[in-house]
Formats: sequence, structure tokens, C-alpha cells
Amino acid sequence: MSIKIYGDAGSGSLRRVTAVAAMLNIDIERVPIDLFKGESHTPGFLQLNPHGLTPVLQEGDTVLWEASAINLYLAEKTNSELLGKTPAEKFEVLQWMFWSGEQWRVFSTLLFDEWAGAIFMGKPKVDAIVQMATGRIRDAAGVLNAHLATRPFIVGDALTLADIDIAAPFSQYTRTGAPFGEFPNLVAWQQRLLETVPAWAATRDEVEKRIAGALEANG
Ligand SMILES: N[C@@H](CCC(=O)N[C@@H](CS)C(=O)NCC(=O)O)C(=O)O
Repeated sequence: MSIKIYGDAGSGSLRRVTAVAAMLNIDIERVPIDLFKGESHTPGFLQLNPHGLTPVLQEGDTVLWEASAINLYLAEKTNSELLGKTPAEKFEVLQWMFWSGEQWRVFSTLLFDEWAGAIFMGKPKVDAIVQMATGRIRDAAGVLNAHLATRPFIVGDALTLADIDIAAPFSQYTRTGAPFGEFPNLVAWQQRLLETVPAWAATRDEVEKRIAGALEANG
């Protein structure tokens, strides 16, 4: 049975899933959803995810949304060490994944939305949002920077799903202005992922091509 993954090539959330599927050698059928055309809000798509958000996985009767849940599904299927190698590591991976959703990516998403709204919809950026999100990112990045001073990856001595979740906002940070560049251990860790995880570099290029194309089309 094929595993369908719905999403837009420009999406950092889709990138988390396509990168992990590639690392696990899981064949997926990509179903393009053009977010610039609002295709995640059609009645058909809303049947898959009533929130109108991508990525979505569909395998037979199984429909899953939220990239972290999809990645856990894929990693469980293959009993992958991306889940962590020991029971203690597995809980630590989950800890960082939940933290990433609630305390980390959310602020990068706010910056992305402000940037994209201004570029593609001519909506002026709301300074209060930009300042609040930038401050929250700085606070969290300081902790991550200290955490990464003594270890190569977020949990244990190897790549896990925690790295993927936390690394995702790097997809667009030079455009959105997220202040990651102020944190050397964070920058070094991101570079390490790009150099040692081919799927992370390949998916970065895919996102970049899609967003650069959209910017060009937008004039
Ligand atoms: N927490 C969700 C975030 C999903 C999300 O924000 N997806 C964006 C693309 S990165 C989307 O589909 N946006 C469509 C829209 O807002 O209309 C996840 O991790 O999967």
C-alpha cells in the first residue's frame, strides 16, 4: 500500500517528513498541494485535515497530520534509531519534539507569516509580533546554544527526530530575520546536519528552489 504525503515543496513542515522518509528509505508518493493557490483549503483537502494545514500522510484508512506525528509513525514502522536508542533517550526525544512545537517553531512561524504576508499579500508587518517572536527565539536559542556546546546532536550521540523538529525553522531564517546567526553552536549544529545528513541538504535545496521561484513569480 502506498504512503501518500500531501504538501507544498516550499514548506518547512513538509521538509521534516520528506527528509525523514528519505533517511528511512521509505517510498512515499508525493501529492503536491500548492499553498500559494490555497489548495489546502479546498473541501476535498479539508476532509483530510480540517485545519487546512500540510503535510498530511495517507496510508489506506490511516490519515495523519502534524509532521512530528507523521515522523513518529514512519520511524515506528521501521523501528528506527531516529526515535532514540534507549527508553530514556526516547522520552528525551519526545520532550524536545513537544518543546519544539510549543516553544520554538511557533515563533519562527510567526516571523515567516509576517515576512510572507508582507511579500506575497502586501500586508504590513506587525512590529509587536516581530519583536515578541524575535525575543522568544533569542531566549530559547540561548538555551539550545548552551545545550549544544558539549554534544553534536540534541539527544545522545546521533541524529534523532528531535534534531529534525528543531532544525526545521532554519529553512527560511535568512529571509524571515530569525536571529539564529547570533548563536555559534546552533549554527555549527545546523551545518553539521547539512554536511552529514544528505536528505537534510537535499530537502533544503528543494524548499529553496520552490520559494525562490515563488518570489520570482511575485516580481
Ligand atoms: N504544526 C504543523 C504545522 C503545519 C503548517 O503550518 N503547515 C503550513 C506549511 S509549513 C501550511 O500548510 N499552511 C497552509 C495554510 O496556512 O493555509 C506541522 O508541524 O505539521
